[in-house]
Formats: sequence, C-alpha cells, structure tokens
Amino acid sequence: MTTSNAELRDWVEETARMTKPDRIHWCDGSELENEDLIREMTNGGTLIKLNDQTYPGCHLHRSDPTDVARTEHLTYICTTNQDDAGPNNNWMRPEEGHKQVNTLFEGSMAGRTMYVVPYVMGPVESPHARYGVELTDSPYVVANMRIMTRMGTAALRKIEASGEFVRGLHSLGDLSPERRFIMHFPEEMMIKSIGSGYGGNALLGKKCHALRLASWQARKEGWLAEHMLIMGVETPSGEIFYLAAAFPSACGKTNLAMLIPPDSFEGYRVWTVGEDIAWMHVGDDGRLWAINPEAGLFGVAPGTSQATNANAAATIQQNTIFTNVALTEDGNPWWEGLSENPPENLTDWQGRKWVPSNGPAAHPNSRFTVTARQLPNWSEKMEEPAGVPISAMLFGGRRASLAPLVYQSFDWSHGVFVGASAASETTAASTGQVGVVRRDPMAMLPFCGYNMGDYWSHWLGMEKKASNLPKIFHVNWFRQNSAGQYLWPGFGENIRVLQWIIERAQGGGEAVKSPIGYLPAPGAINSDGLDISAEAMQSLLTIDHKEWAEEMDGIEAYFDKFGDRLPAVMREHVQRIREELSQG
Ligand code: SAT
Ligand code: MN
Repeated sequence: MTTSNAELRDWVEETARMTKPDRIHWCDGSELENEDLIREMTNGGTLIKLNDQTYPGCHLHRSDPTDVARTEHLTYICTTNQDDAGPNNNWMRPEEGHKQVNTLFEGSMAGRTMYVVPYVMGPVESPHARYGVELTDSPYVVANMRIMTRMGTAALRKIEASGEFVRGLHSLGDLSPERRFIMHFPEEMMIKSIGSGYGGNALLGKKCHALRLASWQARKEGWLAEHMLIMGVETPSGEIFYLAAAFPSACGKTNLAMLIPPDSFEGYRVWTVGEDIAWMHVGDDGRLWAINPEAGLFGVAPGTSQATNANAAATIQQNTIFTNVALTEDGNPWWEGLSENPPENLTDWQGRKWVPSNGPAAHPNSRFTVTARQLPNWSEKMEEPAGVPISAMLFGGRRASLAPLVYQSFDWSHGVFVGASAASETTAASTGQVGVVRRDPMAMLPFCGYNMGDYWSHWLGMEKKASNLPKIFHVNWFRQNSAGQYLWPGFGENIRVLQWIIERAQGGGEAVKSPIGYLPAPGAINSDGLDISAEAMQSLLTIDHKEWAEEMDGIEAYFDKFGDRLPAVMREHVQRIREELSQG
C-alpha cells in the first residue's frame, strides 16, 4: 500500500533512508493485520497470551524495567523563541532538537519493520477531528494505537482528502534512558520520540499530539485542548449533564469518568464520553462543546477492582493489553488492589518469581489498554461529531490538607485562577519522586505545548468568544485527617459532590461565600446513608485562613516564574483573596 499524498510518501521514504528499516508496512487497521501483529509479538516473546477462558483476547506486555512512565525531563518543546515554550517546558532550538535526535534515529530501525500508522483523533466525521501519521518500529505501539485512536485506511483517506496531518516519528532505539528524547516541534506540527516504548512517550496520538501540539493549535484557532475526562451524569428526570474534569495523571480520572452511583442514588447514571483528553470548541449556542479525541482507555491497573471501579473491571476482562502487571500461575493478570491477598506463585511485572521484598508485584504505573466501546456505561455520544455541551468544569488533585472537598469559583476569570493555581502530590505516572506537592495548572503542566502564561491568557480570552461558558469548580477527594486517614469515602460516593455541582451549574444549590470561592452550605452535600461524622464533614468543607494565606504566597511565587507573560488579573485574584483572608 502507499498513498496519493506526495508529502506523506516523501516523508516515509526520507525517514526510511535515515532509520534503515528492513521493511515498511502501511497499517490498514484491519482485524487480520492485528492478528498478524499479535502473533508476531507472542512468537517473539514481547507479548504473553493470557488465560483464554478467563481473559479472552488479552495479553501481557513487559516493558524494559527502566521504561515504565513518562519521562518529563527528557521531553522538549522546540520553538524558535524560548519564551514561547515558557518556564513550564524544557526547550531547545528546532535545529538543535532535530540534530540531537536525528543522529539517534540514524539506522535505529535496522533489522526491524517500520510501521506507517495513519490515525484520526476524534470521531472520524467530526469537523473537530485532526489527523496524524506515526512512523514506528514497535508493533506494541501499533497494537496500542489501534485501540487508542481511529487507525488505518479510513484515517489515510481523510489525510489524503485534507492534506493536513501531524508527523510523528517514533523508534525504540536502544531503550536507553541516556538516549531517550521526546521532542515536539509545534511550528512544524511534528513529533520525534526515541528510546522509549512507554504509553505517553510512544503512543504519539495521545499526550504528544492531542495535548502538546493540539494545545498550541487550539490557542491559534480559538479552542481548548485539555487533560480532561468527559462524563455525562444522568439525573432521575432523565436529563444528562456533561462535565469535564482535569486531574493530574493517576489521580482518579478514570474512576470518576466511570463512576457508579450508590444504591441510594436511584435514577442517577454516569456515561463515559472520555477519560483523559477533551477538545472543546465554542458552539453556535455560545456553549463549550467537547469531543474525546481518543477511542480507547489507557488506565492505571493497580487499585482497579470490582469494588473500586466495576465498569473498568468489566471492560478489561477481554481484548485488553496489560502492561507491567503481575501474572498468576493460571495465566491471569494481577495487580495490587485486584484482590485483598496476592495469589500464590505470582510472577512479578519484571517476569521474576514475586517476593514481597522486591516491592509490588505489579508496577505502580502498570496499565491496561482497551477500546472504550467495551465499557458497560459507554456513551454513544463518543461518536457524536459535534461532541457534548459542557455544564461544569472541575479541577483537582491529590491534597492531603488545605483544599476542601469542593468549592465553586465566583466567575470564569476566578475559575481560570483556580485551575492555574491547582497543585497535587506527584504519582507514579511520571518518573521522579512520588508524593511531593507540585503546582500542576489545569493538570496540564507536563502537557501544555507552550508558555503557560499565554495559555492562561488564552483561557481568559474564551470569555469573549463564548457567551455561555461552563461553571468552574475545584474538588479534592484526598483530604486526610491528622492520623493520615482519608476523610471522604470517594469512588461512587463522589456523585454526592457532582449532585451539588450540577445544582450550582443550574443556578440552584446552597452555598456560602468564602475568600476562595463558594463552599457548600452546611447540609448542602447530600449525606443520606453515608457513614461520615459531622466533624469529618465539617473539616471537609471549611478552610483554614492561615494555611490559605501561606498558599497564596506559594501561588504568587509560582506565578512570578512567568514574568510578563502572566496575565495581570491573576495577581489581582491573589491580592483580593489575601485581603479577604486577613479580614478573618
Ligand atoms: O502515559 S500517559 O502519559 O499516556 C498516561 C498519563 O500519564 O496520564
Ligand atoms: Mn492523562
């Protein structure tokens, strides 16, 4: 196969001259092609077939032990001006960036096949969909891209018709962290990634295209590309309200998107439209309409179970690729949290007989890849070209202290401030220390493809473009007491918070004004049938003025890094909140 698009053809040939693959394979996305790939990988040992009775169509992949998470320190935005990348990104000049990686790509595919993977991000017929082509020497990447995007012939036809596509070049190289780079060239709509086979580093449609490059494009074109889930909450009246929510990686986005309300919430249902990324455009009605650019789920396995996320648990029972989970002697996948006690004779994520002294059996960032269509609560709106209208946006993270369970911003501008000042404890989704608080504006810190100061200006500017923007909230499911116990039960019970959010977005719901925003009035969060003390509820819904005053210092110091790219109104929010906090 080849293509009528000369630019694509030339680029494939040019790349082959540099990387020297033995073969070139143009992916059509068919079932047959996938079977061939899977067979090749199982024969070659990079995939292990799981028990066909209990996990039909499922496979396990073990990555290189040094290649298990995104590597933010090796991720670059290459722009002509350093200020355009901003203090939130590692930067290189485009010429330098190309030079740095091209030497590594030289002959990197020798002995391997180069796969040409055309893909669409978004429903294929959506006017908001975007196209890309990933050239990769990893069949594992191809199999994952087939699940995560609309990949194959239909995508190629779209590319040929429009002529526009993001170019993504990926090679495993020698998998050495010393020779690993994830380079973005937004001015050329190009990505070059080498030395890693891991999710966000290697499935280029995801974070590299749908967030870093798309955010750059979205700013130019007046829309938003965000690290947000999209969920529909159906209320007993049958109406469905769509929410978008941004949390840093591994902070429960997947669980929230698939929430199952407790029995006492009769008539409530949650529909999943997306669990990681939202592209939002202003509709004719002045509202923000969101599509999910992805087609699959790339979720964290540990902690996923019938009890915590029955929808995900059911979804990953078939046709799923597991990465870096443990293996039972019956050929089933296993991870911490799947069952209370680990089964006997486990093989750990590195293929060794598991002994507790070696640490967890499954890697803390082990993952499952599966088509969203298998979700019991799959929303058919996921295929809707126009997307869904968003009523409310949620920002949040993991905060053991400080942030209350929920609060509402006063208006759009204040909501942008709330998102911009969000912080969270770090998780295993990225290499580096786990559990330290870092600012993660809009959960986009690792994914914003340009200067965050400009990004906030762009967010603020949406007010001029849209007459009916969503209401903005902040949530924190992870508040702890002094003994380190979680105060809020989380999971399905989070519907209680969503209920208040939906009421507020409709202009109802009881609230009290505080310096940081509207807090739920006492009793406004439905706690019927919930085993929670009045004291716990109170600490979840009150703010400590002294702690918040310190937080304002931290926020201001963070904002200072953005110099004159920081929109002035952000400092005004800090000032106002400070003054109100000091008034008691
Ligand atoms: O590996 S990914 O970047 O796709 C997952 C995540 O960190 O959110
Ligand atoms: Mn994510």
